[in-house]
Parts: sequence; structure tokens; C-alpha cells
Amino acid sequence: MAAKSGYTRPLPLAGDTAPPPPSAVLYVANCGPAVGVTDADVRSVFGAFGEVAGVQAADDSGARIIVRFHEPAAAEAAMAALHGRPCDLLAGRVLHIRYSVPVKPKARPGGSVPVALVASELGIPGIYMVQEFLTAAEEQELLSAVDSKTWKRLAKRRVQHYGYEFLYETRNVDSKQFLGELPTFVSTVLEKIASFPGVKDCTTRLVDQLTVNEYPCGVGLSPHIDTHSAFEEMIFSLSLAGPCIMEFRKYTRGSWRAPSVVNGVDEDSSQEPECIRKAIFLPPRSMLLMSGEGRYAWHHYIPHHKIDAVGGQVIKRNSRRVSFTFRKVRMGPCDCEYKQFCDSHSKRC
Ligand SMILES: O=C(O)CCC(=O)C(=O)O
Repeated sequence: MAAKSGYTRPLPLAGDTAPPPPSAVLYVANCGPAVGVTDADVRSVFGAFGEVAGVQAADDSGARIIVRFHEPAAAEAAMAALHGRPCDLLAGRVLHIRYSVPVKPKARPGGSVPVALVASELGIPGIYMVQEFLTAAEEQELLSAVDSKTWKRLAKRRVQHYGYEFLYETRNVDSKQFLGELPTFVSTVLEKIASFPGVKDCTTRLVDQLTVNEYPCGVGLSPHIDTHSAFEEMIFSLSLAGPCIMEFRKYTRGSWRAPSVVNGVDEDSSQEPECIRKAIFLPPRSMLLMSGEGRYAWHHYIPHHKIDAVGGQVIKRNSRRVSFTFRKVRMGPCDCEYKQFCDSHSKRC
């Protein structure tokens, strides 16, 4: 499925947001190569309602697509028949479908957000960053280790999972499916994070899940908060091979929503509800810790840029950036104080 459809998902429906008008273009969640649905499957399912003009990735998850019909009536019929119902041709998979909206032009690299070089400049409680967390030799060892393993291809990046598989369609893990201990090639990292600034408790194992992301130049990550019920409070992210900017956004009217229906907030800034934006530069070999308010209440986002503007300088992204994100799988509900963003809280209501 080709990317760059020019369409994206509509905004989450908040009290004062009107749904997008019916059109010939559908945004379909829980569908795509990452969940085992091929281009041919999509064309066969949607083709029953009219001629399909195109099928493209909606984002880099591999689990959300854009389906374009020639006729709005065909899209309307597909929506009526397929949305929220088990689809026989897809082995009972339930598709979540909405009318799509055109992507607005992108902001300039770095936008108008000043980029901090140290975490204290950000002023977000719970965010810590240590530069040169590893030596260049240790960085090379980690890169060689993951490059000798099998990568899983998503729409725009490659990933590996250890400890527990990360399930993109639900943005969660199956806590009963333990894949095994984290690999020995991360032992040095695990030792070092025990004394990381901001780490409160090192009496128990700090992390047991690792996602390795390989981003080609120009690829970023949509804004999201890691699902509260999936992972404990501390999330560590190690940057290797290349730099990036990480932006943090706090939505004043945001709330947690079921990820298979709407997941995170798109980078279509002109449509976004009001938010506070802050950004930090993550050089290679730096380690970031997201905890407390910074982990539970701020979306984190990597802009899809080939260059980043950092304090008057233009920094080129490398041919790739590889990140190691370490998390601890949560075994019960989340009991954080950020109820507005908490899926555990919304399930209890
Ligand atoms: O690449 C990174 O530093 C962040 C990765 C991340 O947020 C994620 O895998 O959910």
C-alpha cells in the first residue's frame, strides 16, 4: 500500500467538533499490513461497493489505511455495511471507518516551537534527558546486535519487540504472552538506567518490554500518549545512529479515546484543538525518560522532517535513527492522577 495519500483521519469528536462531511474517501482503522490485511484483501472487500480508486497507508502504523472511491455513494454504502461490524471476508475483523479529510500543508521544520537542548529548559515535570548516555562503541554494539536480528516492517519504519510484542492495533500488549527476558545485548543499558535521574524505585525490575524502532530519514512518529493501562509510569527512550526532535503537546481539552477508533492526534496542526507545544533535541546516544506528568498527560511526537531547526542551526537527520524504547508492562489498572488521559479510568466510569 503506497503512503502519502494526501488524506488523514478526522479529528476526534469532541463536544464542539463537527464530523467531516461524507465524501468518497474513507479512513479505515484496524486494517493494513501490520494486522495481516493485504492491498488485495482491501480491494476485494471495498470493491463490492463501487470502483476503488486507491488504497494507501494513512500513517506509519501499518494498521490504518485510506480507501478512495470514485463515487461518494460507494463510500457511504461501504461505511454503512462495514463500520463496527465483523467482516466475514477478513475473518471477522472489525473495521472502524470514518470519512477522511485532506492533509493540510505542513509547518516549516521545527515550526515556531523553540527547541530545548536540555530537559530542564522544557519545564515538563517528569521529563529527563542524559546526553552521551552510551559511548560510541556501545552504540555500535547495540546497532550491530539489532541489525543481526529480524526486523518487522511497518508502513514507514521497521521494528523489533522483546519481552512482550507491542500490538499496534490496540496500542497495548498481551500481558499473558511473555516472549522472554530482554536480550543480553541491552544489559549495559539496564544497569545504567537504574541510576538515571528521576528513577524513584530500583528495588524491582524497572523494565521488561523493549521496542526497537528504525526510522529512515524524514520519518517521524504521530503524537501519542503510551496507553496508561499497558505500561507503568517510566518510559525510557534511547536514541542511536541519528538525531531527532521530540515535541511534547499538552491538549487542554484532550481525553483518552479507544485507540482502534482514534489513536493519538494527527500532525494536521491547523485542525488541532488548543495545545501547549514544547520540543527537545535528542542527539544520538542520548537517553530520555518520560515519567509522571510528562508520560501520562503530554503527547510525544517526532515530526516527519529531513532537517530540524535547532537554535538557529539547521540539523540534518541521518540516513536512519534507531531508538530503543524500554517500558514495564502493567499487570493491573492504572491509578494515575491524570484521569482525563487514562484508559483505565474511562473503563471504570
Ligand atoms: O523513537 C522514540 O524515541 C519514541 C518511540 C515511541 O514513542 C514509541 O515507540 O511509542
